[in-house]
Amino acid sequence: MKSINKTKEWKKLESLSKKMSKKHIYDMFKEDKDRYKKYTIDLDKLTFDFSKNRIDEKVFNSLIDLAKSAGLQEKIEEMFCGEKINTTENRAVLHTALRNRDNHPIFVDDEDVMPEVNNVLKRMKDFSDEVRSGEWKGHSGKKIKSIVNIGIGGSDLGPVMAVEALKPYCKKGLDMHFVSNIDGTHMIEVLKKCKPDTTLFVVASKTFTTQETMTNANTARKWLIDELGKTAVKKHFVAVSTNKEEVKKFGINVKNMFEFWNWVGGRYSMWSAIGLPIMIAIGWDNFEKLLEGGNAIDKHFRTTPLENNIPVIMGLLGVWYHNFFGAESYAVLPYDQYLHRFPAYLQQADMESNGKGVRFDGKYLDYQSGPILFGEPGTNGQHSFYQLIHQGTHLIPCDFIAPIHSHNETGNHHEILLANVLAQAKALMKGKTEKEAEEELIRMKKNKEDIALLKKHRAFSGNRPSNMILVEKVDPFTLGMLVSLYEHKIFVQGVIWQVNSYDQWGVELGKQLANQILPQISAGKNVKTSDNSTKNLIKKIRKARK
Ligand code: G6Q
Repeated sequence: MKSINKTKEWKKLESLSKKMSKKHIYDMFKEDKDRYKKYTIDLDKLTFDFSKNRIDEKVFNSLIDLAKSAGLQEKIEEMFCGEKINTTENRAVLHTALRNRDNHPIFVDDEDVMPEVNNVLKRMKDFSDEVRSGEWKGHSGKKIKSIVNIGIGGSDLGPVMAVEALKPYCKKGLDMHFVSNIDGTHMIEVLKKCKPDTTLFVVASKTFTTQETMTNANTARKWLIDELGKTAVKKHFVAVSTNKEEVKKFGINVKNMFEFWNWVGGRYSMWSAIGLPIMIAIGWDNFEKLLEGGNAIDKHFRTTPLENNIPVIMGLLGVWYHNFFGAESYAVLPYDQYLHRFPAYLQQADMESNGKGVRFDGKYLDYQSGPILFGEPGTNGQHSFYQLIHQGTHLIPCDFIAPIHSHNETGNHHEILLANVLAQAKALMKGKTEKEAEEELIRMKKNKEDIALLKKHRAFSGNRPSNMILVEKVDPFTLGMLVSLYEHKIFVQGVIWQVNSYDQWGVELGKQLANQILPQISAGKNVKTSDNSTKNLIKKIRKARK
């Protein structure tokens, strides 16, 4: 396998990056009146403007050539066709099948997965209809008022993010809660808001063995049984899992288990039965629109030539900055309060997928792979970390996401919000020269000494890249589009970096060590740890907790 950084396409980009370092994005706008048109793509209810990037035609075409040399088009087909592209776990990667709304057959091990996908969706629909209508009664004959999803990582972040993002579509009178952390505080604080006879727990775990989820589920079960008795469990617990045996062992009737499959990765699973709390909250019709939005991007990604393909371009722009300009991080900045968990969701999707240091063939990478992703909803971020993005020493490419219409058009809030998002993108690009800063200070009647010092502090280099993603409104369809866009952007980068985006061995070591340390803290076992720091900390904790 030829390393991507040894290809002629990569070398060409290296030399182009040196030339591009001398160019300013703002000047490129002045030189080309059509720049916005050239570098903007409209798709359905979404607009992707990537004109404020350090690219020109040569760079853009060379990035596309890099994608071609990495065999991106073929790899896209492999994913959609159910090839086992998760090589270290020998699994297909088929979250796209979960939203395959035209139902064309997709085969894994010679079996079409679509009948089962549709069967589970139908069961989810029936169940969520029952809960929403009040037909599903708790043990004491009362309607369900609180749903508590117990899951972590991929079995939590997607549903929380989507339920928050789609709040205007959530059923009134149904309170949605999510418990993930092993910290008992998380569960206890949620239980304080619930009553046993009107609460439904959804235990969401692909493996049904995850320490945090099973510990939390057992605590919830005890809380319920203490109040209503053991027979209440069947009316107040359902499971989402791939592991029937463990679900049975926990005491949940498999009739109340919603299945998914090993070809659905945790962080790509919100479209599967893991999305059950989303469906309960927003109803089948809206959930279907979410799937349709995801599917619209799938079709775009699979069929559109690379040069007009939004996730491909997003992925390549990231590669451009991470590998040729030394950018190590990447900010996703949604200007919609309902999207406040979107950056957290993407942190897992992106960093768990491409935070890898070994190539497919087992060789270590000698170039940078997945970036550090962070973000906060606008305008909060502007009053905290944007300082560093504007004037700091790091180059941080940004994605701004904004809806043209708000669900809450109150006064001129939304116009102010939109003005801010456009202003931020412009400020990053244009900057402010020392001369402009100086003129400003003169107008402010500052003295000469102050001007000489302050003009530097008040200048902005600009030339800092960003993408602008506008959607009509944050609704189920556009949310589906957004999530799917980022999933495929991550895929594209994984292909270029030659890493398996679909395993997550990096989370294992900590789990193993926690299992060794736990008995030393709780069961009074001899403290046997190879390093002095861990040993002394265990001793200190034990002494204090005696
Ligand atoms: C996601 C990861 C991980 C996983 C959690 C929960 O891609 O695999 O975040 O989702 O560890 O696992 P379970 O669903 O098996 O409890």
